[in-house]
Amino acid sequence: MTVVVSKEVNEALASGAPIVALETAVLTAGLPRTLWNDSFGPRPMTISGDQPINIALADAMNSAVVSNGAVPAWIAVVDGVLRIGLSHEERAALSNDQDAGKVSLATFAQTMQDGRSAGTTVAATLLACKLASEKNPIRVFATGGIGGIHQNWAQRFDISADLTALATTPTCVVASGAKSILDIPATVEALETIGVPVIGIGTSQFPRFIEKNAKEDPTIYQGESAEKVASICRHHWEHLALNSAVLTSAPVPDDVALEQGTLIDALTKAEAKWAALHQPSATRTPYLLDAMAKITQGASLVANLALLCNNAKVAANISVALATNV
Ligand code: PSU
Ligand code: MN
Repeated sequence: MTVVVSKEVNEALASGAPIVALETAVLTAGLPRTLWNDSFGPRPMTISGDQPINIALADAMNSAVVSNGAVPAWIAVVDGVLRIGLSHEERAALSNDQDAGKVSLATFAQTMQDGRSAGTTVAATLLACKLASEKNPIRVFATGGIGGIHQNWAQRFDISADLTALATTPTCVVASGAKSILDIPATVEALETIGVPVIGIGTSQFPRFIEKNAKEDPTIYQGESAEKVASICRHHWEHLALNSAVLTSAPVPDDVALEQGTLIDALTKAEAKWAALHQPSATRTPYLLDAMAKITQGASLVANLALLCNNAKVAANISVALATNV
């Protein structure tokens, strides 16, 4: 078998219970694999201090989904098998696996063929949502930020396969906008081009990931509640028979949001350092995230963890609304 759905997720699919898919590239490539240390400032209450940060975050997101009434479906490739639904022990093993990188659409087949393990990007996780059940795909998915159009794309073409998957998968993705290292206005334009509705929850601006919004940031439709987002999803998929994703955008919680513009200088310096290393492009995001955490003395990490947990909660609320109001 190359696709294995856990018993818990299978039962939820069969009974129509609310399910939230969760990606694992954030565990293998997006967060430190170390214990919390003092240079990151005070430890958030939701993150336990006796496990590596990536494993503790996964537990916190898992609890946010469960306590808001949905079944978590962690997605990963483990020893060449696409797994839908991972236990705490399985998440921890993946998070500790130094050889596990991230897998997207273009690298999925080769990762399976080689029997390797990898965390799934938004694109690969969306594929898993579709593969979970032909008739009844997983309809809601929580992540931090989607991939999109990279800065300087006119000089160096780099567009995430996340956009390809969003264009072709009828799942509601809950994110705090796109990764902060992207060209945000270009990414929002591209979402319009591929026909993906972008709905704000508690905001009418496309979130800036871990930063507060600026006046000039793109305006989006404000959805207000999980029920309203669920209703938009139903119009999109059922009444209009569209097959693309709905992107729900929840801003980073206010108390930990970084001031707008904090990251620009840090990013420019980190980008230059990364470019001088001549490493494969898959190493770019983890390198830049690590550099940002160091430069902001942990504030970027605290904000990243907070938005991930908040998105898991928002996604659970939407999946419950989708499952109840039929
Ligand atoms: N946002 C982050 N860090 C990440 C990612 C998003 O702050 O590591 C991951 C997500 O899994 C996203 C992926 O789907 O990066 C996109 O990668 P690429 O640009 O290589 O397609
Ligand atoms: Mn890329």
